[in-house]
Amino acid sequence: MKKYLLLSFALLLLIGGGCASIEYNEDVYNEDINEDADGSEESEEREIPPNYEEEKTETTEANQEEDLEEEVELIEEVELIEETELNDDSSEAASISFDVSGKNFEFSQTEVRVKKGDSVTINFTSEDGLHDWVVEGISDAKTDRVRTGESTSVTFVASETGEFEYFCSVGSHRAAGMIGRLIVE
Ligand SMILES: [Cu+2]
Repeated sequence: MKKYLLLSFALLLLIGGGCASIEYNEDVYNEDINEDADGSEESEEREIPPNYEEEKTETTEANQEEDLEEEVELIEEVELIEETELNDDSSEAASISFDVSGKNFEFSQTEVRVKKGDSVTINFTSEDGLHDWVVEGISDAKTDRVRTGESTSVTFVASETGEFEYFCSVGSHRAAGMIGRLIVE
């Protein structure tokens, strides 16, 4: 059992060491490239060029600039994602329409369900008689009165959540049962 523990520990060390040496090798490799890039003069004169330090700092600045650019790109990406998410939110507030008809004395649909912020269009047709479609408590949600066979429509924004009763405002149609519920979630 101990052997196994030791073995796995040794393996861990090997893996860890392997990673470290790979990183180290990369460093060395990079340094080699850098030296090759400005090291040709170095080998001839065998002394450090006076602007060597400057060049070095310049490259570090360049690296920093690159890092900064990468960071900015990353931030822009994140902002783009956030924007898309925001757009998704706003696209949830959709434009939806319902075909509702009325007759003596009922609506074809007794429940209309929408989401808060939705732009709601009601296409209202009278199958028989003079009727309209009016929502209690939402002043924009009110169609014209139409006769048998006629159609009209109204568009309003469901700006508040809640349950609102809709009804026909002609005569005593509401009391006779021409009602329904608009549910804004
Ligand atoms: Cu009516």
